[in-house]
Amino acid sequence: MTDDEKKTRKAHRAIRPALGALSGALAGFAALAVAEPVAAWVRPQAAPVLVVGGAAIDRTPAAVKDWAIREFGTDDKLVLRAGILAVLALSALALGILALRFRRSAASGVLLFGAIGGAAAVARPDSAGITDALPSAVGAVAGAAVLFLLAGRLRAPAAEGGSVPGGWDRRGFLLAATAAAAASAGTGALGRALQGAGSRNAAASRDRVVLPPPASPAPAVPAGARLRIPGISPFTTPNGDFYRVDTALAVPEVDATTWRLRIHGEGVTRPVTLSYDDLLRRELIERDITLTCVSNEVGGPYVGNARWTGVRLAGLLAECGVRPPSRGGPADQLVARSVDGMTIGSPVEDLMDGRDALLALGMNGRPLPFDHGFPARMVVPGLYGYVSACKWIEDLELTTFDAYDAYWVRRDWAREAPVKTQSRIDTPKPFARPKAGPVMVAGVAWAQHRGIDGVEVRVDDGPWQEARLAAEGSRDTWRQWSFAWQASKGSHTLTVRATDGTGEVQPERRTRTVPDGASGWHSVVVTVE
Ligand SMILES: Nc1nc2c(c(=O)[nH]1)N[C@H]1C(S)=C(S)[C@@H](COP(=O)(O)O)O[C@H]1N2
Ligand SMILES: [Mo]
Repeated sequence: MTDDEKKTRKAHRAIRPALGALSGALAGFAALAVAEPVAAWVRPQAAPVLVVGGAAIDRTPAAVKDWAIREFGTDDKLVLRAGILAVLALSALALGILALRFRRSAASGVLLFGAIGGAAAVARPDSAGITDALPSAVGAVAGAAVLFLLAGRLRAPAAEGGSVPGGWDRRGFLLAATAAAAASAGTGALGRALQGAGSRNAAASRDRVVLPPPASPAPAVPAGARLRIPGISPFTTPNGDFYRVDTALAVPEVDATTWRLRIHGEGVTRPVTLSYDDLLRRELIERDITLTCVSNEVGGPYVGNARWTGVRLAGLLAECGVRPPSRGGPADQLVARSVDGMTIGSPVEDLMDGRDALLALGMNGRPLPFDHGFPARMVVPGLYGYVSACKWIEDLELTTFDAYDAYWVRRDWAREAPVKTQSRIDTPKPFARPKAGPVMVAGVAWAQHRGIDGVEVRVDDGPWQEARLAAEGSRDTWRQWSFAWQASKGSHTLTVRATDGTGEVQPERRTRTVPDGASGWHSVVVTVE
């Protein structure tokens, strides 16, 4: 062996692990890319990263979910997706290096990942069955093939007549790697394009919607309900600013023209299946209703107030023959099911007790945004979202609380969860440094369906002082308040508490969000300069 050949061999030995890792990365890329068109054909929601992410979300303990929401807010899903991709990437690199010595085992390793993805897909609550395993399975086969092939190039002896010192087929590897990368990129792009067609149909169906004027418009919001104070939450939360909490890694994009809602179950003497147009043809009502998440910490952001347009649920249920338990009906729970397999159970009694429980189609004058449940969702004044506000709804089943536990109930949250009285200081912000003198303290308070009758503010350990209440929208909306504070220099703690429409004062005792919502007073510390 000449010195030159020795050098080349040494160099090759040094870069071999890198080439192995590269092969693994290309195999992983090929697997995910090939899964895309298969998912477009089978079901976009069955794509490997989505099903594995969904499985992770379903298995996350309530405490960890709470932590993730606290740390990452609505970005928690981005973080999860990035985490899954990172794990897959590291595994792919490791399998690639392994393939240098154990080509078959490494390729089998890729197949194992496919099996895990396929199993996760079939186990999803919205799974369409065994076909959901196809994107992961076919992708894994492609990935395994790419890895087997590339690893082969890495140790293949020089081609006949080729002048490749060091015993590997450099040109062959380069060609194969480039071809694999190009084919994967093309296949992935094709898959994405095919999936885009579904999204476009859904978007077009939403664009075509014209919400008819409601038979019962929302009562006018009194002028005095909207305080003009910088930093206060506006009385009506614009759709783009409305909080979003759900388990959907990819927002379901439902085509309203093919969508149906089924109502059935115990005590339903006349089951029905309704189309979107059927709902639009019904008598619509419009109401301002504040929606709150049970995961909202004291002072947290997961609350918003919107003008909802929809069909009154009580009427719809009554037409199907449903009677509330107090009038002898056999079902005490209504389980709403969404297209993504979420289940949300609400007390039938509450839905039919005269409150404006809605099957909502519109939000602030627009068809529901996809993020907020298009084509239809529920909104029930006085109940936390997880026991009332099912988005992307497709099925309503009458049953009993004894017979069925909905999604969150199986994860340690309470069966029934009326909204707790809460108040929040929107301004000043924590750690603000206002100037001494008059400082406007303001915020919102909510106790849906009971209403807010009083708000008090306390400075440090001083006496509770009445805040000025804005006019009330309704018992189902939050209420703005303000307090003109004569601020003196130094560090101060501002605390707020509300009194609901039953005369009950918001309790001081802090509780966690699990199992039925946080309680306690909101405080903000500021330094007056
Ligand atoms: N399909 C579906 N509906 C859902 C959820 C979900 O995860 N999936 N989350 C519920 C919860 S916990 C809340 S608080 C509200 C939030 O509604 P928003 O995202 O429109 O604010 O939706 C409810 N409806
Ligand atoms: Mo929630």
